[in-house]
Amino acid sequence: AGGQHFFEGTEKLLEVWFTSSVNDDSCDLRIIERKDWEKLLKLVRCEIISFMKHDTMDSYVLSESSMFVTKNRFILKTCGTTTLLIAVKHLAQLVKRVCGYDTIADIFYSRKNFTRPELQHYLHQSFDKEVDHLDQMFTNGAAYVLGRMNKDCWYLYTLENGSVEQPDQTFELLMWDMCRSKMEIFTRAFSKDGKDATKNSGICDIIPGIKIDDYLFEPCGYSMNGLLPGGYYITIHVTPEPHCSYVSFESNVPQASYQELIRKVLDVFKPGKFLMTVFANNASIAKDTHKHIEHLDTIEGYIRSDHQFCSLKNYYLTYTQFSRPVI
Ligand code: PUT
Repeated sequence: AGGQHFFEGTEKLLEVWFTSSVNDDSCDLRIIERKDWEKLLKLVRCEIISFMKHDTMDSYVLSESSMFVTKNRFILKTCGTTTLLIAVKHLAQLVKRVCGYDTIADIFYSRKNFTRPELQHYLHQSFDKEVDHLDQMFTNGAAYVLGRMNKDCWYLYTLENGSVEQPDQTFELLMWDMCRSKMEIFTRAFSKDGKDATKNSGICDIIPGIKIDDYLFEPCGYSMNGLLPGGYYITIHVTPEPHCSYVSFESNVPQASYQELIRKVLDVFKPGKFLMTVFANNASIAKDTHKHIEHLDTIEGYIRSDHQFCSLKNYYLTYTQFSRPVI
């Protein structure tokens, strides 16, 4: 909208799995020191706000979203005009030098279409440019677009020969056209800090028992990471400004059916529109999710506008989009 400050809440999301060609079990990404992460994040144009650890996963809340690190998996999610893909080469070099991992087992780069792509760094102004950049590093990349290319869509770059064998699943709900009264909770005028916003919004009840690190920005905006034992996380980011409202929810908590989780997240945020992606590999208890979602034409007052299913080499991937009906 004319004259109003615009913030691109839509994140760029990178997940990289590392392995060692000589099966060196001592490799561990968590030995990377904070100063090295800070250098990497400087390339991305964001900073660490806080750190928390659990049994097998380290979590960082960033000035623009979040980072998670386990023994062999790295996740970086960044919003605004950050330059995430610039850091991929540096990441691979850092991981090789410090941890000894010499192979990328799989990589996932994804994002929804930006609202204002022209405000992004050149590299991120179109998915084609992002793919060109990644193709310079990977000879075996596969690029997809799901949804409507002239409306809302979601892009994915992954490897055609990815080799992650351990049970794995990732669920993402990306929401926009948000309910104003729900968004007010994520302002300093309404909530005094991150903890207060987590409680006032009901985020604390989405997955009970989770260890939470939350942050409420000045004058508005919210980020939280949550950790559960066993390397499970949730992460939520809220851009509450009415003219560019956007919320993302992501988790790798395994669920045989995601319907209850979807219901809880929608109840907390009440978006006008949302898209959902679910990745699950063969070893995951979520591997049949696509069969359940296939029949979900409506969810609690929302109507499905798009639904697609992909069978990737190692993962089943479901993409689906819902909106409130226009009355
Ligand atoms: N964000 C991509 C997730 C892939 C499976 N863990």
